[in-house]
Amino acid sequence: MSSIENDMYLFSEEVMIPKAPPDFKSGFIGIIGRPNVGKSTLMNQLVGQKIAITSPVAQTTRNRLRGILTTPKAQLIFVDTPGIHKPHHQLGEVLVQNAKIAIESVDVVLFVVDASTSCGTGDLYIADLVSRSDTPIILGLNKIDLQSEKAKAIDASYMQMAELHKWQTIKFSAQSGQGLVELQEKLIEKLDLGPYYYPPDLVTDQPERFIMGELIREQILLLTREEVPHSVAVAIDKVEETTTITRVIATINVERDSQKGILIGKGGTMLKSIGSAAREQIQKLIAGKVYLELFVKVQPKWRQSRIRLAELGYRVEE
Ligand SMILES: Nc1nc2c(ncn2[C@@H]2O[C@H](COP(=O)(O)OP(=O)(O)OP(=O)(O)O)[C@@H](O)[C@H]2O)c(=O)[nH]1
Ligand SMILES: [Mg+2]
Repeated sequence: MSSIENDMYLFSEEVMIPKAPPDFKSGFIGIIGRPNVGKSTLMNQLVGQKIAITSPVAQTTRNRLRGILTTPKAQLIFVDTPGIHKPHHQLGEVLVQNAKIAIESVDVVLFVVDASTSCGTGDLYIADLVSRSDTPIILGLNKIDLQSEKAKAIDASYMQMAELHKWQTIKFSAQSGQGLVELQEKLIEKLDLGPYYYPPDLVTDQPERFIMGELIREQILLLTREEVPHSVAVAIDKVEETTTITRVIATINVERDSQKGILIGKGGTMLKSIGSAAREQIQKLIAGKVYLELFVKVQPKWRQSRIRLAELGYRVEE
C-alpha cells in the first residue's frame, strides 16, 4: 500500500482506502472450531452476506476465507477456517494445517463450539491446540436456539473448560442472529487501534470466481450423498460477461467413475439439479443473469496429491 494523499491510501489500481479516524480499531479474528459447529454461518451473518458456503455435512469449508465487517468504530476481518479434526488424508492434513496457521496469524481467536451438545473430546483437543498460542481467546457458544432443558448442564461443561484457561465466554445463535450484537462489541473491545485494511464497502477478499466454484460445491454437498461430496473439487474454467448474461463454465473433478455416475445421475438429472440450483445462487452473487455449463471429470486421487490440491486452488503450505 502506498500513500497518495494525507487521508487516502491506494489499495489496488482502482480502489482508494480512506484514512481511519484516530480512535478507530481494527484487526483479524480467527473463527476456529470442530467441523459443523457453525463457523461459516456465523461469518456470513456477521458480514451480512453469503461469502462462505455452509451445509449440514461436516468439513464444508476447505480454505481460509476472509469476511470483512466495517462499522463506524472498527473494521473486523474474520478468518473462517476448516473445522479442526483428526486428518485421514492429505486434503485433511492441509485443512487442519490451514486452521493452525490461522490461530497464529490473527489478533483474536473466536473458538466456536456447538452448545446444543456438551463439550466433547474434539473440543478439548482444540482447546489444547489454541491454548498453546499467545493469541487472546474468546469461547463462543453457538446454536443456543437449539438448547433444550439440558442447557444448564451443557453450558457448565463448556464453562469448566473456559475457567481452566481463563477465557471469556459469549452465547449466540449464528442462525437466528441472537447475541451477535454483543459478540461484535466484545470483539471490538479486544482489538487495538488500527487502520482500514480493506475498503470499507468490501465484504470479502475472495475473487468472485472462487465463490462461484464454492456455490457449485455447496449444491453438490446438499444434493448428493455419502462419499461423493468430499471427493469433489470445482474449477471455474471460464467466465464470459456480455451485456445481457454471464456465461460460466466449470469442471467438477471427482476421484472415481462411480462418483462421476452419481453426479451426472440418470439421464443427467442430478447434474441438471445441481446446475440449476447453483445457477440461482450465482445469479444472487453477481446480481445478474447467468448461464452455467458444468462438466464432470475423473481425476484419480486428487485429494492425495499436494500438486493437484494446489492446482485446484487449495492453499498448500510447506
Ligand atoms: N439451529 C442452528 N443451526 C446452525 C447454527 N449455526 C449453524 N447452524 C447449522 O449448522 C450446520 C453447519 O454450519 P456451517 O456454518 O457449515 O458449519 P462450519 O463450522 O462452518 O462447518 P465446517 O466448514 O465443516 O467446519 C449448517 O446446517 C447450519 O445451518 C445455529 O446457530 N443454530
Ligand atoms: Mg465452514
